[in-house]
Amino acid sequence: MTICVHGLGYIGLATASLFANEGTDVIGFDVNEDVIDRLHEGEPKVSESELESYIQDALECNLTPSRRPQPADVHIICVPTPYDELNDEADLTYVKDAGRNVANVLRPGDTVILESTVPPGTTTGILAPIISRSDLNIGEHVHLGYTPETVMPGNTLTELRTNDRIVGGVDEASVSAIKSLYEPLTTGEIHVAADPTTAEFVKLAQNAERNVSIAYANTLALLAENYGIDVRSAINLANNHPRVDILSPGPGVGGHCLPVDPRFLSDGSGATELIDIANRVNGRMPEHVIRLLEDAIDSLENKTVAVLGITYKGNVSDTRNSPGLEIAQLLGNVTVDTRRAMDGGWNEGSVTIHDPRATDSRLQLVTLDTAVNGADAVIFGAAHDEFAELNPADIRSKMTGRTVIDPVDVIDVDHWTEHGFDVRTI
Ligand code: SAJ
Repeated sequence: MTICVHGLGYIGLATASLFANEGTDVIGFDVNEDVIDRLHEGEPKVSESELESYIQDALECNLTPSRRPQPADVHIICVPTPYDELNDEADLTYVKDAGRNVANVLRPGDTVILESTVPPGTTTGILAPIISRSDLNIGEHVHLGYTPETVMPGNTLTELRTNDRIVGGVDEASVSAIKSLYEPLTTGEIHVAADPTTAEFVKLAQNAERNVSIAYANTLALLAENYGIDVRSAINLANNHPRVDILSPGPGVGGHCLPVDPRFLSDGSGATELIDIANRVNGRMPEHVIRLLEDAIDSLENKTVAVLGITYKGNVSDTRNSPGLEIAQLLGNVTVDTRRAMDGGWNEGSVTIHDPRATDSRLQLVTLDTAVNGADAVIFGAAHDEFAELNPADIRSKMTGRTVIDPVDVIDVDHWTEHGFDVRTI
């Protein structure tokens, strides 16, 4: 059997490697020739070291990078689906392109699987018409289905092998073809959805639920501040109830999934009200972090603030929709397009940014020493392990001020307070 994976982002590459390392011949196709060149050189660009060597193993055995889509028994589509802000809808350009590429090499008996996150109805309403031909009927000659990826960035390899999977096929033959493909690769269960549209809906429902739950935690955080209560200890206590599991508040919800995917659910009926409110609640958290800073240092005028951590969460390198980066932008002189609309900034003081993991070359990152040297305040924007290990005495000897804002709960507040810091948390 041969598999052709279309789209070698972090999911496509990990999926291709999974099949290849388990002994299947895999062709990895991507329209970005740099990606293919790097793979030919054995240098995948991924931030998780375990995943990187796993991909390298795959390249040494059964994974062949290709600049062109190839005929294969199974086509797995893992292309990006960004949000088109202008038209207020999912941008399915890459899915359609991938569908056309598949159609060009499709043969009777082949299986086509869509893994990208898409609005409900995409597999049957958009992909199926693109790949079907007069001599190739979907269902009759070709298996087609949707199975979403659900891995957590930062823990990709483990979740790829252990997460349950949802499979939605256009007919029973498609379901069993897709099930038999993934079954040997995962220790999780494979659940069959009624159809591809249900499977698409389930993926969006999962991410929307997390987004709404975080908005609830952030709402509690704002309320707890007003009551003078430590929200994290209150949430820990609340979670002792057998049916309560509140998530953690933070500086906002970043990444390319939670702030984006729930919007794919919108059908124009207004039924997404709760989801829309959650987006607004989470979207206001970076400003709240700035308010915490202002409370601590009175005025931002002529102050220097070091933002430590500008990836969208701890221990990843991805800066898309990052709350930490938005905080830096709100503070002043950081200019980079994060695909989130900004209405100007405070621009009164200056801000330095440091991140041990971010790889975005457009950002003017500085070393930790440069960031904190002479800083009036430090804000932690992402909970990297490196920050949990910082020595407060060392940081204190370099800073001018004593203010630390830790909305990501990464430092030991008591320890830093003992070293003379005024630590503010969410
Ligand atoms: N966050 C909080 N509080 C929390 C948890 C997260 O503020 O309690 C913030 C994070 O700091 C980050 C954002 O939310 O800014 C998103 O992080 P995340 O770790 O919750 O999720 P992602 O975006 O890295 O991955 C999600 C996962 N979805 C679910 O858990 C339902 C992952 O399993 C999906 O595969 C991924 O989206 C995706 O690709 O869709």
